[in-house]
Amino acid sequence: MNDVILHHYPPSPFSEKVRVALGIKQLAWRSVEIPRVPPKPDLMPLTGGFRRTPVMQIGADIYCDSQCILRELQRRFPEPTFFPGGGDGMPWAVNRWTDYVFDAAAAVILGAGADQLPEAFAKDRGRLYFGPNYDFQKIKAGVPHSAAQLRGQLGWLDQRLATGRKFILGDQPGLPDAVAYYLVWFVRGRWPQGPEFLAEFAAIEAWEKRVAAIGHGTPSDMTAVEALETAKSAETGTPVQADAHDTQGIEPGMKVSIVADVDGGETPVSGEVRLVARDSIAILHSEERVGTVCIHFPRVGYRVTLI
Ligand SMILES: N[C@@H](CCC(=O)N[C@@H](CS)C(=O)NCC(=O)O)C(=O)O
Repeated sequence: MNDVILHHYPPSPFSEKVRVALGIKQLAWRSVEIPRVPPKPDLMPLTGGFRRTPVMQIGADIYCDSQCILRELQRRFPEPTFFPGGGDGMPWAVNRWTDYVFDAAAAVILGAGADQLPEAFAKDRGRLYFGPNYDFQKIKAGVPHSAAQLRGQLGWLDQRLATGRKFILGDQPGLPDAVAYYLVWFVRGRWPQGPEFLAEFAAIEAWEKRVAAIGHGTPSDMTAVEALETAKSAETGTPVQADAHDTQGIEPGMKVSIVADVDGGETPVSGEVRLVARDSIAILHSEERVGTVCIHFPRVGYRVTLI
């Protein structure tokens, strides 16, 4: 069973990035809805403790982080390409940039809504996005500043689109569209002032409609238990792979732990290295409910530690 399974929830912005990417690839995929805040008891056996959203599963291979998910989608399903016109390379940098802009968008949206956030959500996202000393009243007071950061950077996107291109790279949608669209989707949908704020950007608004029209491919629901069973009955398709140039000297068979390189209070995931490369690392991890799964992470943005 090599279905693409996406573990996500509808209001998740990073999931929207991936859903649009699945739309660009015109894929049929299975949709597992996961909780918006921990605990996530039916996801943790697959991810070894990684708690962010979204996560992609293909059989016994688990892909954590949208960067890793998008790379794997392009590898497995090269056409329609994420890089129309041969533009590989730079779109990954655009992805890092828009994920950075997300921090400003989150500060605006969570700051503006600070007094209405459900307690468990506020506690969880406060620690995850703003560090151990988060203070929602300060984030709220900082909304005008955060909105200035957001506005300036969305202005760059608007300038690019105002050159007359239908999509960021040209006439066909590509990776930059998915990784920029989710920001605008988040700002419009979750900040009461979002529509007014975005009205300044005519080229973004016209492009937004074109990206929304791409859709999400063809999802069909799957239960979390079915997804766990799928992993258990499959074996990883990931080959053992070394990288002679690895700067940390990491080799297949070594035990490592991996965690996002930000102060989000997240649990590192540990296991035995299966594949090591410049852009990704994959480890084997065993749990009773899923057997052995191969969990993939990006290298950029993640800290790998030998244990
Ligand atoms: N770098 C990650 C960031 C993902 C992220 O922060 N996702 C948010 C939801 S959109 C999240 O995990 N929130 C906490 C949760 O869902 O438990 C990626 O690109 O996938």
